[in-house]
Amino acid sequence: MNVKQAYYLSMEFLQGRALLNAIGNLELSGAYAEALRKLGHDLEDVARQEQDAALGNGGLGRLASCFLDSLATLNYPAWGYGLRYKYGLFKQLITKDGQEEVAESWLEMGNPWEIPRKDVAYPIKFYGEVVTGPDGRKQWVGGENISAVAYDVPIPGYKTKTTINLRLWSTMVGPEYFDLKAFNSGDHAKAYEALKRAEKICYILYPGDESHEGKTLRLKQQYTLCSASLQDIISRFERRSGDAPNWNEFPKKVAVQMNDTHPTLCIPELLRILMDVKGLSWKEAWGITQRTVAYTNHTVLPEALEKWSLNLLQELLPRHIEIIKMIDIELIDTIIDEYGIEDLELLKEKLNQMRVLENVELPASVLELLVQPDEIAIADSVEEEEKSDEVTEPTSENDALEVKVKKDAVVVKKVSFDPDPNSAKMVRMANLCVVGGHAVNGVAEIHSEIVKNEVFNDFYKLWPGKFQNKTNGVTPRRWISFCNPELSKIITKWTGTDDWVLNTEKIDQLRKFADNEELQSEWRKAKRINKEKIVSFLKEKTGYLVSPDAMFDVQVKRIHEYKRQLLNILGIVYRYKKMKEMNADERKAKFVPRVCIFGGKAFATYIQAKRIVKFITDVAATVNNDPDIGDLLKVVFVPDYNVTVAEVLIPGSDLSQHISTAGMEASGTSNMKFAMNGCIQIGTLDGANVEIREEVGEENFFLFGAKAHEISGLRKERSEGKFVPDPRFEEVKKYVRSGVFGPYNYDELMGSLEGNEGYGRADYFLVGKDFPAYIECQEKVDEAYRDQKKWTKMSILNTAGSHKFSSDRTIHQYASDIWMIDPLVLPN
Ligand code: B1H
Repeated sequence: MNVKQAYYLSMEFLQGRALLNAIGNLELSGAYAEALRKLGHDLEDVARQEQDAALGNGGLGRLASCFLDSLATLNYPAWGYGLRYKYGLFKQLITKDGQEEVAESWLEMGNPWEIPRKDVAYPIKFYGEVVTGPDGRKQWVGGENISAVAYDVPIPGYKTKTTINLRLWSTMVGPEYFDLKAFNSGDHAKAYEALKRAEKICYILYPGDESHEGKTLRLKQQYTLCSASLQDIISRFERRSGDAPNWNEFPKKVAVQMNDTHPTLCIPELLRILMDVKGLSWKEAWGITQRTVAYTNHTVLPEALEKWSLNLLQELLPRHIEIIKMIDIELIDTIIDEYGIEDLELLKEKLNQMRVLENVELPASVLELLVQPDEIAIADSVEEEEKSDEVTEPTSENDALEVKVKKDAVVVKKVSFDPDPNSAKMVRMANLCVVGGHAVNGVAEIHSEIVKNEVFNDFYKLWPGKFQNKTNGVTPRRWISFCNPELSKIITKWTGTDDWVLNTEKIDQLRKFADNEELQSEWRKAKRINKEKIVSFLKEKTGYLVSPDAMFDVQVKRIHEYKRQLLNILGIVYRYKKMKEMNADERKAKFVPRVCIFGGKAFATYIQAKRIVKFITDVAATVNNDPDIGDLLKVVFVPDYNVTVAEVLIPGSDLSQHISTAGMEASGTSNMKFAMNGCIQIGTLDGANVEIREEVGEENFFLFGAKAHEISGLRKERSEGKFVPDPRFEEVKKYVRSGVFGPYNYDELMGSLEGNEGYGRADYFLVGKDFPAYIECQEKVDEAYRDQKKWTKMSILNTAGSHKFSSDRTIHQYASDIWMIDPLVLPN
């Protein structure tokens, strides 16, 4: 059955634990627990022994894992490809100094979920040179040769026999490259050097979430993923097509999805194999490549948009850079066709913004086109007249002349196409993806609009049909069924079937019972059980004992300034200060008891993020030990937030915070998990929050803050010194600086929220601007929580309205709009 197959290429898969998910999907949980009991073991205890597979940083990696679950469940012919890092994301310790990182060696005890495939290995090359073979074909002769070996992780679907494959590559030196001569002559160090160099590639996951570090090792990782996966995909295609593969059929059998720009090298690698190895022409290979690959964008933060140094690429992948230059020329031609050569200033601007190569001279053939001989003649003749000072001869081959008629005089303006000698030559991976693929998608409606209208607007104008939206989703198996059995029982009872696990739209039927007292009482009981689990979890992990009677208010995600954990903790500080200004009775009357829970990792060198962690833990230490406050307010930083921790925290939360500066969070996916689990959100109109609010109803969502379209105006207002901060914001910063939270110097952190442009970052993320709206919105949250009937109704309506956010829906959309694949159930 030679059907079209989709391949999801991702540098990250954040799988978490596998056991409960696997037996759950296979509907074997009861039988498995029983079998274990007979052996004298308890399923929950056994499950707790499993290490999280944390081969990812956050949302992007977890999305890839949810997609695999949906692909298998929906019987799509699809595989995932990734890297088998020996060390996943670091383990986070919280000490008196804040965050500390420790390597997480998840494979130490072995990994029962993988099948080593020593029989599936491909050669990977780096460095070396490009030569022309006797047949005229280009050939890349590698300098460093390693081997990528497959490890297969089976991904079982839910209630289906379909099990798909996650193929992870590990690197080693192939036996042919092990320096046996050196070894035999006693030079063991030399012999092992190549071995270590090869193994190092898959040693560790880069822990940078939404930041880009142009390091050689990362580039080697990215290329290994692309090259090994494509060699594998191509050999499967050849095997299935018999003796003489028709390469034009390739896009009809293969869809490659690039999870962000990290696997961009797929594009030049596929071209290289098709041209240099299979002998296709540039034109044929380019068409096939474009029809095969597609790109998902996950961020518009400038620091996360990948660019690689041309020199580094040139050295590591000399043939690929030749191919990238050919793509760049192809694009330049398209840009010139689009904008013409009449307005050279405009053309220059477009070339500068859109080219794949940044700061690189234009090819001579293009310059020839731009510098027109007659125009130089006109310029020469003008020079003889009185306009001489405005006329400049082209000074280098990158200069061109623009001729405009202004009144009666001929004005000659020089347009230089010279690159800036002070800036490095770079390759823009996102531009390469947009040009090289047939589809580009954002991950939530608002994000896809920003992708079209701002970040890639020039490309959108060129190829509007390429741009799509695919709002993210999460798997209801892991994120409702398995992590929240209490809630699942209720959903099954009130919808009359457990079918909702596959057809989440059935959850919508809860809506009509939202006021039903029996449902409400069951709903609260389930939440209570989940909260009690959090209480014991927090006691075990942090030593803090919190009351399950309080509202559990949770913000868990990577620590980043744009996600604004700082807004949350400053809101808490404000609350604490107000509590301290009141007597016990006033306090009790005014505030609802809350447990404020934070979790998330900071990138090890992201100083500001680490300061925020330290600040939260300092506030926690002060507030939690203040006898005046007691159970009215507790602050807890949960160490080492990961998939398993999320599975405990999400079901037991009452309120969840998604409070990024509008326009900056591409989608968010935990917002979807919280909604499914009946948590009400406080959030900005950002990412998928916008769609969640639409689905659950605006009266069931606590909205505050500036809108995406207002942000640039607000930043401008700020830089012009026109922003007047709310006195409550000034008050709270002053309080922090007064030293109530210990001896740590908070000048830098508070200072970053001040000034116009000079000091720090002048509150780039607009914490000060949104602060008053945020604390006022939090007052409304307290008010709503006091009315438990109302709150429970809101909670039910959040679960009921969350069904759109199943990754099954997302995957169906990718399959039909981008990959053009159909489900296929294999016969028994
Ligand atoms: C997201 C990343 C990311 N966007 C670079 N971008 C990385 C970028 O290691 N790196 O270099 C790692 C990760 N991650 C997240 O993707 C978005 O911030 C979320 O809003 C979104 O929900 C998620 C999935 O689409």
